[in-house]
Amino acid sequence: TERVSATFEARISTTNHPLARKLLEIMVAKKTNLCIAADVSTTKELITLADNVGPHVCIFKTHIDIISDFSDDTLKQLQGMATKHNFMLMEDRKFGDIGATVANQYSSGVYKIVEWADLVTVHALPGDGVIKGLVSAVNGRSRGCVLVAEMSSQGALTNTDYVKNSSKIAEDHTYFVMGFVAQGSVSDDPRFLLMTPGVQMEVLNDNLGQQYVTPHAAVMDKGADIIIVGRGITKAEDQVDAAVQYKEAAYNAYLERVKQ
Ligand code: 6AU
Repeated sequence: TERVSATFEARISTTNHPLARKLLEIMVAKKTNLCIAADVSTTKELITLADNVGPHVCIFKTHIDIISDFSDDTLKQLQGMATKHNFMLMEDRKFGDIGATVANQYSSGVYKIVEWADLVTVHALPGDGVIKGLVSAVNGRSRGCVLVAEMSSQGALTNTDYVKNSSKIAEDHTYFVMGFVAQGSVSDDPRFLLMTPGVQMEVLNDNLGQQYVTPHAAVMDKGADIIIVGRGITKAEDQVDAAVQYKEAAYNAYLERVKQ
């Protein structure tokens, strides 16, 4: 079966990646294919957001280096929220260097990402050494990555060949790569999850190059399995209400897609 026509339930058995299976199970159990982009700047805002939207998301995506008062307690509280609301943590680090360097960036420094993030984002740009470098730091933990194959921003250099070659890297490393961040289908293989950012209900751009489509267009036209939404929810007057609206729009579009 092709990725876009298969149900999330049916796709669980198509993958051996433990975190892809876990994620699909969460999506089925909570009926959500919404990932929140938690781009807020304090621990308090981060944890409040996690508690507010937690019931409605499958992934909580962080840019942990934005948090001005980061400490080990930030992570302790965040992991508590992940357990309470059953979502996965994805650090949107967009690793993009040689293997040896990303291994250190993944495991060392202030954030020690490998110790707490289930998933990380990785640019395909360096070639598959970036994957091998990350894997070298995993040390028996259950971890995975999502390959950024195509960007949502105006003028992005990720052309058709780049996308195609990203797909090849993923196919060669299915024990670690469990999906893509892209604006359209990178692979028909049902084991890979397609995550699409640049989603908002009303706004068309942010004047800094970001380009938006609606949740329905992301899922139906672009073939997204998971929509990634930041400011559409974080800047809303009522975060819970906004999260519910995005969740329902994206999940209904998914149901419509697999029914065809
Ligand atoms: O909904 P927004 O525009 O407020 O936030 C979009 C989020 C941000 C970006 O860092 C991220 O999605 N993103 C990514 C990711 C997830 O890797 C890739 C991309 O091409 N565009 C994009 O916006 O946290």
